[in-house]
Amino acid sequence: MIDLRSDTITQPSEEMRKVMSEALVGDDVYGEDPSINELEEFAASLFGKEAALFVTSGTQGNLAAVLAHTRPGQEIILDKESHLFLYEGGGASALAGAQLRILDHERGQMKIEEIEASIRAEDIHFPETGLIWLENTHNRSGGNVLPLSYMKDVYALAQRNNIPVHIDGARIFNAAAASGTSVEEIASYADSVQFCLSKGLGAPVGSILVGTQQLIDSARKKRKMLGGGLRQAGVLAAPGLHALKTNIDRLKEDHENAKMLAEAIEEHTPLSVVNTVETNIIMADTTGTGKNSGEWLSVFKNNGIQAGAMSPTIIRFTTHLDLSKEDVQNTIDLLKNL
Ligand code: TLP
Repeated sequence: MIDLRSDTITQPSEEMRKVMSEALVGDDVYGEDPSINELEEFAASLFGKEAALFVTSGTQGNLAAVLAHTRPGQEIILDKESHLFLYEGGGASALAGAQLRILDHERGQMKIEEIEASIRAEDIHFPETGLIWLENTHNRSGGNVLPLSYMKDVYALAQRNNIPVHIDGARIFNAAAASGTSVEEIASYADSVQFCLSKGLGAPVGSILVGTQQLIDSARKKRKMLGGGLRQAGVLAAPGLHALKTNIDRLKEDHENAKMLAEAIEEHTPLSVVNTVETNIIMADTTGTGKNSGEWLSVFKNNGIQAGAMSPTIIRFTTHLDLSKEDVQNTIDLLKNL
């Protein structure tokens, strides 16, 4: 079975398992896990930020960021298809008491004027705007990269209004690889970034939140509150560090594979690819094919390919570390014979 449901499905390599079994560990709630400390220091320096925090998942990292940046009743400006809004169980509202001010977007970009118009003025009736939220790459638009110039404009607007900016950078290394820039440069237009070790980078567990020392100290406390204070978790941090040191440069292969697959989907199936494939995600529309997403997923599965439904009409295919060039060729052959 060729599994294209997500880049989260990768298996830790032999080398990663070896690194895990040999990891030095200690109690991280006491700040004594050498592997976690090394990972956090490495991540902070990679992103040009003061400090970093290892968290169990992207969802936990995003929620810890919301809790550290905002007070209950404050508003977060974000796009209406952001992962935080759609797929994180309403945690920002349920657990952080944040009100979400969702805006339209195009390829992950909310209009600067609309962000500006949504920032709350001082008025006894209004909630305060506590945070501006960006997602890079933008999952629902098909892994689109936010242009640096856009990020710069949003950050300038935020700074003029004294509002922090957070990037949900679950796939920020894909953004950096596709745009030929560094994560440090992207992160320079935000106060905090959450990125995932367990997506394109291929680690089995974990995400990292980076930001100022003050923000990370606060997020560490919030993570404890969320039940994320881990003990000898160096066994989980070590493969993350290994992933950061070995799996960044190869992400462009995932992007090339996604482009090849997108062409094959266009050519050999009635589905139409609706995103510009910039990174590792392909979105294909089933409209007018006589079958909906669920029915197409069954057809694909019966032919050895797994993909994911993003809506009743849109199917997502995601390339990743465990998909070799040979697998791509096999997938194309399977598509030809559907
Ligand atoms: N995304 C998953 C699913 O939840 C949809 C996927 O397969 O793409 N931010 C972004 C932009 C994400 O895409 C995800 C996961 C998260 C945050 C949450 O990360 P985890 O799954 O580690 O909590």
